[in-house]
Amino acid sequence: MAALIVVGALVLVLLQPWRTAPNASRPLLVPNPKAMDIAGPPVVLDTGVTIGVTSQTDPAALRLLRSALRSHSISVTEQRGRARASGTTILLGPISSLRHELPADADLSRSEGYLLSIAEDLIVIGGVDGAGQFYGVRTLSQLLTPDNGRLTVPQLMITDYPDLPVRGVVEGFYGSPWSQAERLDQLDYYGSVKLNTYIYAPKDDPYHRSRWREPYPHARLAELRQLVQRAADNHVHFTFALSPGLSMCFSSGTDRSTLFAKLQTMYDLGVRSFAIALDDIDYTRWHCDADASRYGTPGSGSGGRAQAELLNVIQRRFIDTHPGSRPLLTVPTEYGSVSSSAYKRSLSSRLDPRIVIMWTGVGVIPKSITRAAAEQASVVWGRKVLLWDNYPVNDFPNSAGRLLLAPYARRQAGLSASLVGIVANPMNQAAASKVALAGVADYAWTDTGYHPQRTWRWAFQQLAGGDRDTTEALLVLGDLCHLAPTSGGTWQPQAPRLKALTARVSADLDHADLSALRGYARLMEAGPALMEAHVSDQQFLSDTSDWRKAMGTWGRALDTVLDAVEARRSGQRERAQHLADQAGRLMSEARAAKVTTSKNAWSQHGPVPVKLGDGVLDTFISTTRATLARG
Ligand code: LTM
Repeated sequence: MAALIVVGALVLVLLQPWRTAPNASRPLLVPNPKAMDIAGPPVVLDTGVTIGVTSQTDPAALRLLRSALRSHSISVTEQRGRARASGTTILLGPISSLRHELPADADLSRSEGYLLSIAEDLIVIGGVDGAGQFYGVRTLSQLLTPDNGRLTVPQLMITDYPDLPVRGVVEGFYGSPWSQAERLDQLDYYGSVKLNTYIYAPKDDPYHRSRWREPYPHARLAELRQLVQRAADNHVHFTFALSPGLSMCFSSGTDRSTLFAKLQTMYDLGVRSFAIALDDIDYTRWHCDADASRYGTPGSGSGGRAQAELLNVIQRRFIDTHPGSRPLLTVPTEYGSVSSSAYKRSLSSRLDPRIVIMWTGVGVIPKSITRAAAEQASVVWGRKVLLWDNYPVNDFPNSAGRLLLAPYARRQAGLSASLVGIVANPMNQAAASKVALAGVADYAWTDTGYHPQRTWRWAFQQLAGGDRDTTEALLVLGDLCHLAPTSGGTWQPQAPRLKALTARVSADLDHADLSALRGYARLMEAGPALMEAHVSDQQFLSDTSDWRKAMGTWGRALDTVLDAVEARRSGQRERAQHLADQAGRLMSEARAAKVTTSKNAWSQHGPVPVKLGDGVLDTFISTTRATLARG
């Protein structure tokens, strides 16, 4: 009997291989998977791996898998079918064709979802669809860990899918549009964090907005074609937006044909997702007499009617007649409120229910997005809305001189109840935007249990290539560029960590422990060189160069004022004064730093001071100097 119980227990253990092994820790992944069960200690991958594919294996997922393995010097052989090879085998395909290789109770049908099972010698990646396969490979590649010349991967089972169907970025800011190199890099980044949407809508691309009727020159079309391809390689929907509202005659057959021709050119390039941007236009005037005759006196109600008619025509005559086209997106003219209005009633009551409406949250650059506000937006627009999230965009006057490096935060858990998705409007500085976009990706994938600080640290760790000191220095830079402005105030505070450290020291200048603040100052000083040495993202280095340089100078000012405090503590009054003066000179030098690039709308009127830790760093150095001067 006892033997039977032992055998029974053994069978139970063997039949439940996905139990969490004691001491096995959960790896940090972004986006955070829905369910992860650690099954045992990491296994070592063979230096040669066989990939088993089917006719439905996603080509982009397969390319990614090959390149992830090869980047770790693993050689790859491919074979058709599910047969196990000797050594490590990875099976990649739809869940439906891999059922026998997956645990019996593993199942999933959510779009873009995947199952990833890793056991000794056999890794199975099953996707609900092509994107799911791609994301399964992404997760596997995040789990590959070099360890003493070997490549290890934890034994586990992951069941994963996104909460929000639309996750991504709208390049929708004023100022210099991103370069081709920046956009290509962004699309790769989106694929790496499972963002699936990129909306091309740069306000200052004339062919998108002010001269929307004109066709793109050939060279620009070639660039767009390359972007469309790169987006597809990353399972990102490249969405072409046109913004005709500054000059369009809504009722004109000629203007409508011009608009269709422009969309057709994009369709021919491979674009399958389209948007019409009607933000920042004036619906209280028409651009032709024909609109006055057709829609009446210009105003919010007639403006809504004209826009609805145009959008419905695009839906019927273009989207519905072009195979593979995704739902039409639009951002309306009233995008930053949830109150009912003549415009909203007029537009939403007429608009084809399939057309997706974007909304920015209350106040355009909102202090937070609550479930109640999102629900109200869905009620007023008569459908779930797509959040056009104006963070970390830095094109408006209050953001002058700023990089917005605070985490993506204050989005209430559970917004997927009222939103179809989130597209973030980023900074003119594309690579620096990745810090916030990591948070967007994480939140949009799993909108409950998102931890802004966790993802923020992860984003900096990635930039630092895992180097600890560089990660710490980047976190300091993030703290010093933490202020997130609204158009009339602030929604994330400046330098919260530095503020806490300086408050402790200021409270008792003669006795407080200086070491933590000293450590912060030293990271400021060492940061620029550490980042040069360890951050391989050259675009990030270039985006942040003015702020990194200023950080070094401010760091010396802070360190020197702390030297002055110590001199005073040891009774060296003259030396204390001398050091305080030196700190003052360094502070003046740091304050004089200007933003040298002219990417942002605010830099077009002349050089703007670099904003760094303002209101915290300068205040601490000034007040400390004043105390020292009093003796
Ligand atoms: O937010 C929307 C829909 N439109 C504009 C954006 O183009 C601009 O980048 C942001 C931030 O200034 N504000 C807007 O109103």
